[in-house]
Amino acid sequence: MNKRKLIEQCEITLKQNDVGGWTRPAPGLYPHQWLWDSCFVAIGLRHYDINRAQLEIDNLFRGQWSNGMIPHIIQGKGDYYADQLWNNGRSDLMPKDLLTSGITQPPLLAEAMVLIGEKLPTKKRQGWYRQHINQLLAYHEWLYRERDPHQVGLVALLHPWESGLDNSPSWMKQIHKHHKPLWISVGAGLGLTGLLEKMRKDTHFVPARERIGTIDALLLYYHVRKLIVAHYDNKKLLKSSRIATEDVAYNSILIRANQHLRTIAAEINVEIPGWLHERMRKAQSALDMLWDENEHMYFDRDFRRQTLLHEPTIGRYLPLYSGAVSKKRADQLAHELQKELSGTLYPIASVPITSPYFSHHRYWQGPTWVNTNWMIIDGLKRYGHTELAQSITTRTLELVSIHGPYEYFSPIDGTPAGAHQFSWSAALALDLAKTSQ
Ligand code: 9WN
Repeated sequence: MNKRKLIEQCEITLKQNDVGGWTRPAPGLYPHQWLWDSCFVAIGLRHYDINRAQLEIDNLFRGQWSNGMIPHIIQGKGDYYADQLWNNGRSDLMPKDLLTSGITQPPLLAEAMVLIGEKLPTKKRQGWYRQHINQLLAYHEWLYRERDPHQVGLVALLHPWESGLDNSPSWMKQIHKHHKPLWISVGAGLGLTGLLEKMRKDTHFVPARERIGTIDALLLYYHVRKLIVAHYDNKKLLKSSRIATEDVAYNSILIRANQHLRTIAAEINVEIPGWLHERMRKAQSALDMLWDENEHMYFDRDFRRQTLLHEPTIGRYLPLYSGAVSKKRADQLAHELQKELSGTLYPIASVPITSPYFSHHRYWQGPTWVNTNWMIIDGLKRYGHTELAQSITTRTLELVSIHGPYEYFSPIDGTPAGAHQFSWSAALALDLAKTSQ
C-alpha cells in the first residue's frame, strides 16, 4: 500500500467536500453539516490544516440550542431527503439564524478538541479551550440533565438517528415490535413499498439495497414526527416513548468524552459543576448495566422496560473505546473480536455475519465502517492490544486505498458501498495512516 498516495487521495476528498468552514459528509446524498461527521473530519484535518480543523469544530458549536443540545444536523445549502421533516420541526430553542435538526448525535466534540489541542501551542490551545468550555459543559449537562432522568449515568436516546447507527438491528427490532403504527403495517401488507421506494430521494444517490429498507425509513420519519409534536420535551418524551434506548455505543462514546472534558477543564482551571462531576463519576461504571453475564456481551437496553435488547451490534465492542471497563473485560472483548475476525476478510462487521440481520452492503446491518474501526482501534491500543489494533488498522487502510473513501465496505469481500468520497472515511484513514507505523 502506498501511504503517501492514500493520504493525498484523502486530502482531495476533504477538500472537495469543504463547503467553506465546514465539511459535508459526501457530495449529493449528505449536503449539510453533521455532528459526529464533523468531529471525525476535524481529527483528520488537524494533521495538515490545524486552523481549518478548529474552524470545523467552531462551526459545529454555532448550532447549539439554548438548552445546551448540539443538533445532529445544521442545514447548509443543498437538498437533503429529510429536510422537510426538520423544516416542520423548528423550535424556539434553535439558534435564530440557522435551521437545525431537533435531535443530537454521538458526542465526539471533546475527543476532537483534545486531539486538535495536542497539535496547538499551549497558549493557543488554552485560549481555544476557554472559548468553548461553557458550550461543551452545557452540552454534557444537557445530556445528563435531560436524558438521564434516573440519574444512573446512562443517557437514553429518543431516535435511532441519534445513535448514528441508524438501522442497527437492536433499534429496528425495538421499533417493529413496540411502535409500528397500523397504517405502516397495512401499507406494507398491501404491497405499497414499491410505490414508496420510487418516492425516496436518497436512493437517487445510492442503490436501495445499500440503504435502510423503505419501511424502516418510514418508521424513522414517523418517530421524528412524534418528537416534533411533543416540542422536543425530553421529560415528557422519555415517559411516553416506547423506543427510548440506552445505546451502548453512544454511552461508551459519552464516557470517553467525559474523560476528555475533565482534561480540558483541568488544563484551564475550570471547575466542573458538582452534580455533573458526580454523574460523570457514576457513568464510569454504568456500562456494567448493559453487560449480559450469560452471553458475555454488551447490549443496548430498553429504557422503559430496563431490559437488554439481545441483538449483537458493533456497539458491543465500543466499551473498549470508553476506557471505563476493567482490563479483564477488555481482554475478553478483544479475544471475542479476534475470534470474530477470523470469519471475515475485512474488519469489523457492523453486525456479526451469523446474525439474521446481516447483509454485507446494507448500511449499519453488516458493512464495516471506518469510524467504528477507528474507535475500536483507539480503545484496543489503550488496553495494550497493539497487535490486534495494528492488524485492524492495516486492513482498514487497505480498503480505502484500494477502493477510495467509500461510506462503508463489505466485510466479506471488501467491495465498497454507500456514498463515494465520504468525508469521515477519508479523514480517519488519513489519521490512521499518520499515526500508525
Ligand atoms: C441520518 C451523515 C450521516 C451519519 C450517520 C449515518 C447517516 C443520516 C442518513 O449519514 O445518517 O442522520 O441520512 O441516513 O447513519 O451516522 O452521521 O454521514
